[in-house]
Amino acid sequence: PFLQNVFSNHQFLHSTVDTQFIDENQELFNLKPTQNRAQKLLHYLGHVMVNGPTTPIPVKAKPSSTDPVIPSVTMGDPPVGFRDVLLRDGPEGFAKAVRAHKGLLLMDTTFRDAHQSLLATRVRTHDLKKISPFVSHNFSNLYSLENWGGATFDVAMRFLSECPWKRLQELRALIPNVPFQMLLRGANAVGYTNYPDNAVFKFCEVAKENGMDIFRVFDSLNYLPNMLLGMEAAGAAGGVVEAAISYTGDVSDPMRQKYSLDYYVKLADELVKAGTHILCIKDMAGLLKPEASKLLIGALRDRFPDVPIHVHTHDTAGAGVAAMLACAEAGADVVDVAVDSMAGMTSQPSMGAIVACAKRTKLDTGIALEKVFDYSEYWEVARGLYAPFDCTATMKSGNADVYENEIPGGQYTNLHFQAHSMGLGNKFKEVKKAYAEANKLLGDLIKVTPSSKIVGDLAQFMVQNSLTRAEVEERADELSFPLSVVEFLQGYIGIPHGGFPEPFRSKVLKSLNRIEGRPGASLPPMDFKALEDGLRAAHGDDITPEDVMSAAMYPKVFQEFKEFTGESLDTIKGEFNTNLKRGKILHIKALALGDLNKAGQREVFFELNGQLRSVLVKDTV
Ligand code: 3PY
Ligand code: ZN
Repeated sequence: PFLQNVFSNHQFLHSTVDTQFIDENQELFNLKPTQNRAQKLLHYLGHVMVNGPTTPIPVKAKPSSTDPVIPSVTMGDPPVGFRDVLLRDGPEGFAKAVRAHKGLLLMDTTFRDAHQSLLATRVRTHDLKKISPFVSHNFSNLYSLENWGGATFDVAMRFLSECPWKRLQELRALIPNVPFQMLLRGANAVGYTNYPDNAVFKFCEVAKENGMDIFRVFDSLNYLPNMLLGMEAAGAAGGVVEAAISYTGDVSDPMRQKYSLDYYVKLADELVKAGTHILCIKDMAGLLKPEASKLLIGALRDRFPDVPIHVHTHDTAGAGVAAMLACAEAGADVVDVAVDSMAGMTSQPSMGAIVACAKRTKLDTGIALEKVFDYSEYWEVARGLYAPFDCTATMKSGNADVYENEIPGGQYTNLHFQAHSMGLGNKFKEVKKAYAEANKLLGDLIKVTPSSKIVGDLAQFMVQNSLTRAEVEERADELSFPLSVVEFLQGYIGIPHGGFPEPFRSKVLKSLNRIEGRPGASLPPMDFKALEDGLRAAHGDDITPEDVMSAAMYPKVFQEFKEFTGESLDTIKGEFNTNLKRGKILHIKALALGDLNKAGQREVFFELNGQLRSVLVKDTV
């Protein structure tokens, strides 16, 4: 039915279409609901039982069979936390309280960036919910818990068949006292491309209504107009605005002048002038060395004595704890950590290490170390359930070469997986070198989603075609570059600091159009009513405002998600409860796997609402 819609589409038949064709033509998804969802679901489950989960690369690691023990929680309400301050005093009052706080505050990234960086973002709501009461009762003095945004939105629907909004609602109910924080990719919201302005505004509004508190807003090129748009959207929704400057280069190296101390301070001036409640330095690759931390955070602290400063980093080189302590010494109010067993390598530095190092100093976090140990044990065992997705399946350590290639944490892990899947597992060094060269070709960019993906695509293109930087520059007018690179040069995600690389850009683009200024400014507003009507026609009347936003961000992924289960899948030891449509709950129990037949298939037996059912699945292992 989808292809029928495409082939009868006027624009498709009568003009050239590009990759945005699908996103811009919501009516393509006006499909009749499929009837055999239960059967599809059994097929999916059977496939996972026979062949294992769909992993970024086929690794041998199996999910651990040991379940984590949930540490006990005292009865009664959790202690008062910073969210209570926020609800009582609003974002400005919250910012004042953060600034006035004695000691170092922490944001815990375990629920978002840590598993995005280590476990391909695969942690399910089920495992987050189990430990949530413990977090609420024992870490009530966190600045925030980062649990949403970034890649989690997309991955929840695309790979976990989960509704990201439901995750937010459920965690909110379990953790009422700790502020929730999300990563908003500025004008790209939770996607990879610029959305119309009204989509970004509406997204923030719905996120706030569902319990989101703090919006960390960044732009992958530090392009100020895009950042301001994201900040306005978060602010208009009533959220705490945390404008984040993405950090690259090395302010302690006099030879690295493109991203100098002066560059960061001037950008911070603009963000403070625009009224950010919190100022963040987002060191997505883990490049901030202790000496650079002193210089940068020290300069920002002197210039903005009243603005809370929050620092994010990754531990790829292994210097994360040292850098975060140096930031705190230099005046940062908050630093990011992940619980010990989900920390280190491409994730954040260890919570336990920082809590222990700060103990009995003026930076004391007030967090009980024994509680960190309990929390860490839960995650150590829970992490085992995701073994097929764990980056340690192939990656054994971080690497200080990140100071040269500047690859963001999450992407570092992805590229490592990708190199292995392309048979370049023993040539990762070359892939990383190509990444550094691709970055230079593009003019030395800030690299974070989605600009980091553009650099990665160009690097992969260079490796696959055995091209050096000089050759790419030389032959730029005849090579067939990845679309992401061409669109970047056209200005689809904004304008990089220092402008586009010339003559490379002109050679690649030739007569292709160039977008002037902020890309979102020239996009027509999204018609939410038409989108909602289309979704109702396709999926029935129980479409929520949250569903509309999911479809606005990821039309195709949402369509498939909705077709597949429509609701989240709770998995408990081979038994599944799923809510296919409101009020229609299926109870599925996995019973047995049959022998391999001559056609290379296995019969998988289930009990579905008390009745025996089976599906035939091809065994590809
Ligand atoms: C994301 O955009 O998902 C990131 O984590 C960037 O650091
Ligand atoms: Zn990060």
